[in-house]
Amino acid sequence: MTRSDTKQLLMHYNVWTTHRWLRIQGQPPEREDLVHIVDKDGLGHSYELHYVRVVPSPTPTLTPTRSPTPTVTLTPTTTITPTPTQSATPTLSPTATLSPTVTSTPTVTSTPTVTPTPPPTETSPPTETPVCDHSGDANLDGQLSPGDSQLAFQIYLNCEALNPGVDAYCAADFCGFGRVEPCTDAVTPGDALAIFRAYLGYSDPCNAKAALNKTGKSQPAETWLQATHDGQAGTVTVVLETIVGSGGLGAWGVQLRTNGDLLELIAVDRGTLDPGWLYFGGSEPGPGKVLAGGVVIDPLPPGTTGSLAEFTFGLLADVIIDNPTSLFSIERLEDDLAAQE
Ligand SMILES: [Ca+2]
Ligand SMILES: [Ca+2]
Repeated sequence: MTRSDTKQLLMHYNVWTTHRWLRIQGQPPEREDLVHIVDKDGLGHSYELHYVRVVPSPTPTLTPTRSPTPTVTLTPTTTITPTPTQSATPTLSPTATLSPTVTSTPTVTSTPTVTPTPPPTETSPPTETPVCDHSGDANLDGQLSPGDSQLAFQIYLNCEALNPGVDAYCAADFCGFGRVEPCTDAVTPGDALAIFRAYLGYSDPCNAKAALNKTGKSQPAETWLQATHDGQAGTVTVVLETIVGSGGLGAWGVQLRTNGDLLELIAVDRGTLDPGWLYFGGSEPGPGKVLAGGVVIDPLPPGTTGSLAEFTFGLLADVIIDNPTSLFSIERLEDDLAAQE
């Protein structure tokens, strides 16, 4: 309260308020709110009243029907029922209900229901580490057959498309060890050959393969690429030339890389070295990536010279290629073609 000559009037001393309901008989109740001012030498002056918005006092907020926030905390009228068990707090005045909300620690007691859940998650890790059995039973039918061998070869050529599960991939990686993830280059034509040898009754099929591949001490085959461009046909032919190493050649795989925007695989044919492949084939899993491989029971003898495969690519653009061989590179060699470790 300020007087027009800036004099401040003291609240509760010079200024106070009264509030009441006037209930006159025959009339509806009427609210009366008055401001009373006691001042000296106030004649000729005006008075300015400053009102401040009063923050709702705790008492009204406790009425559950009005303020939303307390109603959330106070709605558990059931939480009051536990208080009788304490018998010490019989006063159920609104202020007293504050302590129950604090003792809403009962909601903390709900955490025990959360703690039981961790134990099951502890039991799940064992199931996350499956054992890779490398059984060779790639089709998971419980027995070893030429079909498993053929499937292993197909997994090598078309793993992404076949999308074998972990179990099938594990089984197809017959001569591998440890845990393997599908399509990680673990399954090779050598695995297909070893599965077939196991089916035939070889006592140590993987060692028979090992004698032919990179894990053995034999000299690997020499390999290189030779490409020619047929301008009239619009094709490029790449030949995989080989001199068989000292261990012979029973299983081989090769991964070529080329320009996928320029070339598209049309065919993979057998080269001049054709011992009567048990399995032979090629694929283009993605643009510019080409796989090929072969498996034979009786290996090609050391020193054999010739081509293993002939790849035909279609040109996707009308261009003149000076050095077609430079368009190709060998990205991976498998088994009898791979370098010794
Ligand atoms: Ca099987
Ligand atoms: Ca393998």
